[in-house]
Amino acid sequence: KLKACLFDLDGVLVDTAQYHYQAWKKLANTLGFDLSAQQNEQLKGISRTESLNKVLAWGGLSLPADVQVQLAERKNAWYVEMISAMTPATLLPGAAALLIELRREGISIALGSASKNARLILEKTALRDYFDAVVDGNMVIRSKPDPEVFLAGAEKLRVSAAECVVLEDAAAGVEAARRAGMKAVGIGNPADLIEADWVVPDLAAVTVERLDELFC
Ligand code: B16
Ligand code: MG
Repeated sequence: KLKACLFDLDGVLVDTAQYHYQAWKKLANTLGFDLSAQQNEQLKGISRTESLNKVLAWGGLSLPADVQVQLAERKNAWYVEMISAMTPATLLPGAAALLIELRREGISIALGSASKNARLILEKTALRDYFDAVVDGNMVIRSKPDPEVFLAGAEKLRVSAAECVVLEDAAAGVEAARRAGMKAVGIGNPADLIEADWVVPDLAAVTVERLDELFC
């Protein structure tokens, strides 16, 4: 039976996936190459450092560690500038309505994000109060597709993995949910999220009743 929902942040509740993409693209451009939307898909859900490693490999670059740190910082500064302009009006379709319905139905809510900027985003969008627990990129060692972030969320909520649904836009996140022993709802394109139990275009298609049916 459904007891808890664990939400990914970027690309599920807020459209920050496009800001990550813009910032990585800008960094790649300054290094003399470009990124495709298909490549960006592979950056979703994974950590900043892992993202940089992929971007540099695509550009055929191998750079010293101190330069890599500077590049990651530069990308993050551009990204933070973009998210700093966010407001409660910049939630993705259906996000607020679903959080309100979950609270009304007594379903616990946790955040399971790979981002180290999750708290800033929750603050800017006034989402913090919906969450019974927050697990973000500052609190886990292994990033998605490792299940750590979602298992830590379930533990904080004191529910078992079998009672949880994860809402995720990234293939790495859907895999993390499956490895945690949780149901996974994919947000986006079914072709990118083949491991999900159910794929929807956005949260507007999700209700507590539909989530409950995943447990039948
Ligand atoms: P930061 P999520 C993830 O957030 C993003 O999907 C991923 O593209 C990003 O690299 C990662 O956060 C780290 O973000 O640079 O802000 O620490 O989707 O797990 O909420
Ligand atoms: Mg995401």
